[in-house]
Amino acid sequence: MITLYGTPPTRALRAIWLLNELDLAHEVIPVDIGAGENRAPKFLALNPAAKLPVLVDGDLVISESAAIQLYLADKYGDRFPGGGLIPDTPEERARMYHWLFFLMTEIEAPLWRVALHSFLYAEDEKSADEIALAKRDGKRMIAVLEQHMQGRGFVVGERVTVADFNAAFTLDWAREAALLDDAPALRAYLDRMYARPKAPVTIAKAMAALAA
Ligand SMILES: N[C@@H](CCC(=O)N[C@@H](CS)C(=O)NCC(=O)O)C(=O)O
Repeated sequence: MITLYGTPPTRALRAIWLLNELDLAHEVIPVDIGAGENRAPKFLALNPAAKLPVLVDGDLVISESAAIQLYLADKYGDRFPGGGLIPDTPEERARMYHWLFFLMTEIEAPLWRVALHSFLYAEDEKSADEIALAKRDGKRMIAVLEQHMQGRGFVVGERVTVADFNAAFTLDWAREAALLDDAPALRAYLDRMYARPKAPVTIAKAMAALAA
């Protein structure tokens, strides 16, 4: 049985998306960051970085949400109708890795800076200037992906790959930060991805459920 530590609306959604698409039985264990459960010795033994998500599959304990996505696609991708979650050729895989790294380092990093300075840092650490800079940087990189997605159905090639399941979550986060106003192709792509029958809950819906 696969165990996933971390629940929506966290980056656990990246892992949940793959678990759903691959129809993998799994158990989800909530970890309450607000209560400091991610810093308890039991959790630190799984991930010394104290970060969610963590996936446990047999002897494998793996963190970093993009690595979890790639692992699930690599190990269980033949369960996916038609296969192809990781492209066959080195060239197409290179394109997929390019966009995965771009999403994680160029788009998620500024989104995380916005979140830290908006909600997570202590009051005296928060900086409105830092939020403005992070939003500017994020929008510049979102514009690059918007340009790439002109006339495309998927991030790489002609069918869905791991990069799409990362992009959709990351862009949902960008939508929450109001950074997609100038990105109509990405908004349409996001709608298509979340219309997939096995798409997980959006960040907004997960937040609403938590608040209820
Ligand atoms: N690069 C990591 C980032 C993970 C991360 O920062 N997760 C957040 C929840 S979405 C977390 O665990 N925060 C707790 C903390 O930073 O103390 C990944 O993609 O998995």
